[in-house]
Amino acid sequence: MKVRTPALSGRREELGIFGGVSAPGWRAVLSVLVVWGRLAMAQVPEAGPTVQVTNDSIHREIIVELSPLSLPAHASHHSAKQPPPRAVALPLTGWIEGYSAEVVDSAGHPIPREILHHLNLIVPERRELFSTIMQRMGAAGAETPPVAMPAVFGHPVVGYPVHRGDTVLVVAMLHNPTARSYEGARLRVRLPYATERTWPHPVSIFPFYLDVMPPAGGHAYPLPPGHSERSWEGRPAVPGRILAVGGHLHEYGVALRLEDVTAGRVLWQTAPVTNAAGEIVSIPTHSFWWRLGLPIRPDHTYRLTAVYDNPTGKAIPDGAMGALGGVFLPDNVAAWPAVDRTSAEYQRDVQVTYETGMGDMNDMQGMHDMSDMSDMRSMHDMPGPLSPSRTAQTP
Ligand SMILES: [Cu+2]
Repeated sequence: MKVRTPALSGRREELGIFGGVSAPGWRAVLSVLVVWGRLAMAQVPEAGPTVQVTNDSIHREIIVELSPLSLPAHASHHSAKQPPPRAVALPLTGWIEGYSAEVVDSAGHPIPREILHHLNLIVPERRELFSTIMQRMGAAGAETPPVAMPAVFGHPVVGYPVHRGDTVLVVAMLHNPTARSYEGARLRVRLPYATERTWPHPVSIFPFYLDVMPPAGGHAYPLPPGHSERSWEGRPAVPGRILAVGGHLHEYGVALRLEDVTAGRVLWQTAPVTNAAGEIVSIPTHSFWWRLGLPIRPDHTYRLTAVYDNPTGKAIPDGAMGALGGVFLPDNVAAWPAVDRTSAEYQRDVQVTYETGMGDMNDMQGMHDMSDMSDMRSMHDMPGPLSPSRTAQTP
């Protein structure tokens, strides 16, 4: 049996048997990370928490554990020592059917979920649908409930296709708003799966991610006073159908809109649900299962727009975000273009992911604490290496 090491160095390496978890394998992984980290001018500390992957074949779950984590009481995510992004090699071939995250103390007892500021699962060997950045497989914040693909009578019908040895980057940001310190805590990510023996096979679907800011780089932007709109335009790499969408906006966000520019048609528009104080409580998600998806095609241009009404009369630094996360059914899974590690966009995405731990799409389900965006400021000032034809921004 041969297993690929998590490949970040621009090539896939074949190693002898290492079950995804053995020590020599992980040393190889770490050295690859260190090399890549230097290339990307990012820091990959040698010490710190390590990651372990186990396959619970009884419950059909891959369990990824990051430990030990040291979380002093009242630690903000600036003062808490953040675990560097960790690469894991998936132990099996099949379909991922969802994900969930939990934090437990050294004895294995659950501790408050608010400790998880955000978690990103990133697949560096696959590109995104609308850009060449690393594919975002999943994202969770403290308030994100377990994500599960639809099933019919317990039988999975769709899933995210994976192969034994595929790399997943686990990027977690932690803090501890509680009054208790936790030493030796662990972050546990569960990935329920369907095996190759599942029959009929689940249909392969991919998550996709769109943002009103350029794909690689910081995704918060300064919010001007009054009415404002910001857009990004792009084309999908392959044709297929959007099965479901969800959105992310910050305070004073009033709409998120996805348009087919070529056809001159609004495909989806949503407004946040707010409480009596005007704060965003949630952003409605929408699924297109019933009509077998919303077709999109590479010869059309699509535009995502975030609309804000900022009544404060002042500009708010890093006050706004506009992102869409969705589920996509490609017409032909095999036609998905290979990752292009030489693309400037890809390289910048890796750099930003390692520099900040904010590969982004932080918490699609909810709102950020505004103070949390301050650490993204430095990234905004750096222009992203994007071809102008792919971006369109309305100030
Ligand atoms: Cu945000």
